Amino acid sequence: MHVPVSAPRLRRLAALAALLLNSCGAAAGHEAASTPPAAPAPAALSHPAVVPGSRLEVLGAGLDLVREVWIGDEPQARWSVPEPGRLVLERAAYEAGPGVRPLRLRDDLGAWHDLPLLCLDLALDPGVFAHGSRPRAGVLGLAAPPPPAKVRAWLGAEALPVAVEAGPGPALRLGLGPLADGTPTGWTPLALWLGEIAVAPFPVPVVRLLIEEVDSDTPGVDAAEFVEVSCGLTSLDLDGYVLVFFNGGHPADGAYFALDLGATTPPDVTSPDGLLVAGNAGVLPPPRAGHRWPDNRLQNGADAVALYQGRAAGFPAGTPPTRAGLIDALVYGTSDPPDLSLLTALLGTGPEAVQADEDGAGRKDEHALARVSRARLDGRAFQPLPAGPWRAGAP
Ligand SMILES: [Ca+2]
Ligand SMILES: [Ca+2]
Ligand SMILES: [Ca+2]
Repeated sequence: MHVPVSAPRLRRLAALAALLLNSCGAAAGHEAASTPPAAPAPAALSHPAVVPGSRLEVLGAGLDLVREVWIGDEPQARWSVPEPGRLVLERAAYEAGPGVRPLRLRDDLGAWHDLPLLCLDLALDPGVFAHGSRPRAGVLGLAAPPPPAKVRAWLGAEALPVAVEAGPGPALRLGLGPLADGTPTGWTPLALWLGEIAVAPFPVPVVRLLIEEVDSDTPGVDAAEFVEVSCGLTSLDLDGYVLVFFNGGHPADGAYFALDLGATTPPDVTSPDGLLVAGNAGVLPPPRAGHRWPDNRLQNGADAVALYQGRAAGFPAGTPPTRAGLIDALVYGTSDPPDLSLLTALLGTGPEAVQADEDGAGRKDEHALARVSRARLDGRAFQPLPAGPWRAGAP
């Protein structure tokens, strides 16, 4: 029996046929380039591979007919068709492990149109990219590791230094960075090229992570000591960064305490002002669970507080100060002579190697050392000012 086909129906069929034909070239045609990967029209997918969080585009005709988007058997919530020829999956979301799974488009008639998609797993450590940090990326799901010379990374529009570290089997481990101090801050797309495979970009938080304020000496037995760090972005888990206290009175200026800025239960995250405070339970408002230390622990100088990329387990008592992994540091005292060995170890020998004095205005009980500039690894950035835990200081 002949079934008449309406004109809109024909248009729909033609459009979806074109979409599927276009998809055949999805993974081909990518060339190593010196600029961030762009949508390779007329391929159907902007990128052949994704990680959770990736932003992927589908190009082709008939996309305004799509009603549902799935990855494998997992429905996607964050997608739109801003114009008829372009579908944007804002944030690929999947719980299933790595593998080739279809990106599935269901049209208004209930038909499914599948596009092959390489779904990778990615582990970033730390997940927050701070100026001066060297994050590591673990990639799972590749059929074979790409040649090291063909692995590239872009953070926004800037090429990011990348080093391939040998990984077991097809797992790939990358060392990224260091992140230059001039790298623009904010949520920024990170794009990876793994050999011929372009991974759709995904957002990472880029921050200037700083020691913002330190109060070592408080009235009576010190019960309101704190260290405030700032990063400028809210709701971030700073897992992978650690505060380390160094004892200027130790023969090797060794560490006497270390506190992970992440790894708390429940997770502690940065405040709406992008701050995180650790300290005694008596600080107001008090530091959250996991970010407290016993009263009178933070020594009053000449000593140092340092912020490292790493974890507390890497800084057992007696560990000498080092610049490796160092993000920021404050060498301080309360009317103490400068500790030159601590200054040299943490801040070098230039004009920034200054020991800040919490008692510089003669009010060490009321004053904390607070930032008056955004300079990193610079003792001149601190002045004694009225203590203000959880309050943003200098812009
Ligand atoms: Ca103290
Ligand atoms: Ca004080
Ligand atoms: Ca403050």
